[in-house]
Amino acid sequence: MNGCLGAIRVVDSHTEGEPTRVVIDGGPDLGAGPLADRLERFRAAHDDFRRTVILEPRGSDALVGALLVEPSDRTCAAGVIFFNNTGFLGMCGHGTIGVAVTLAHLGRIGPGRHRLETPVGTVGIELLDAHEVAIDNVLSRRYRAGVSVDVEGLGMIVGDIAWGGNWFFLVSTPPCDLVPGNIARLTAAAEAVRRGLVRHRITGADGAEIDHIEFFGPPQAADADSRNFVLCPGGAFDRSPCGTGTSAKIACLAADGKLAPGEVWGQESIIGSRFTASYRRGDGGAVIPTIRGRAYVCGESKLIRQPGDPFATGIVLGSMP
Ligand code: PYC
Repeated sequence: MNGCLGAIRVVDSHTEGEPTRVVIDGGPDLGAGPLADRLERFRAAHDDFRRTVILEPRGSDALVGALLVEPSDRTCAAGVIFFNNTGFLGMCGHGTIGVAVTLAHLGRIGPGRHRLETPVGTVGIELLDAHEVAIDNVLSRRYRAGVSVDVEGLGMIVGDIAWGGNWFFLVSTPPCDLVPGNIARLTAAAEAVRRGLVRHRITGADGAEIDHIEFFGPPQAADADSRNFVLCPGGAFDRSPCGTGTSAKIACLAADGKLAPGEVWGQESIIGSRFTASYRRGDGGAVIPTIRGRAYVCGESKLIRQPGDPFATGIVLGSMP
């Protein structure tokens, strides 16, 4: 040892451009039991670990962390808890694809079907080759259609509320074209929509906060069906088409009778990367989305915290004078 506090071993990947950092060693001991309980222990007692892994100077706002844990369901290849620059995610579609490719890179899984346990349920993964993965997401459903919200600076905005492993507000009339040059405007607009939802107490089921905002527009590629812009909690936009956001979209299309079971939907991201999606019918009007995309490992490293480092647990701008 060189005087460093316990090192953290990570593998970095990106899924259709969106980064995932899988923690393979040096994470907090969260004990045993359901993953939802272990997530609460993570939140209550180890937030400094989340910040160390995700925030600058070791991470970035766009990064999603994935802590590998022992699954409580022994049929699962691993348990995984997702986190980002502001807190925790129930599920993460691009992150799950990143975890699958990382586990394959480490030799922990081979081609074929596997299961992963998350705090919001078990998801299926199929490793199609070293990079391409199809995930069977948690049950997804539209909760409310055509909800109007008065948004500061934008006026009345109409959208659907849907669950795809996280809560989404899905808007089909974006405030401007969905092109990279408009990312700052789209981010500001999506933040305003999120504030409007909070101000008007518009929530998901059981009062759950709607923390992801999704704008849709026409695709650029002739063989895609739609392009999206997704603002994640914490203020970063998703570089991928967002796995849980695409699941929420699929649930809305199914509810509107616009997409049949098994039919393929091509969802383009704001940077032009792509997921393909389809669904099977689930219980109670819900759907089981299958999301397919590619991930590439781009780094393996050891995060180090040296004694005396004033930013050992990340830079938190909100806590500065
Ligand atoms: O792919 O589900 C997703 C996701 C959520 C937040 C960032 N990516």
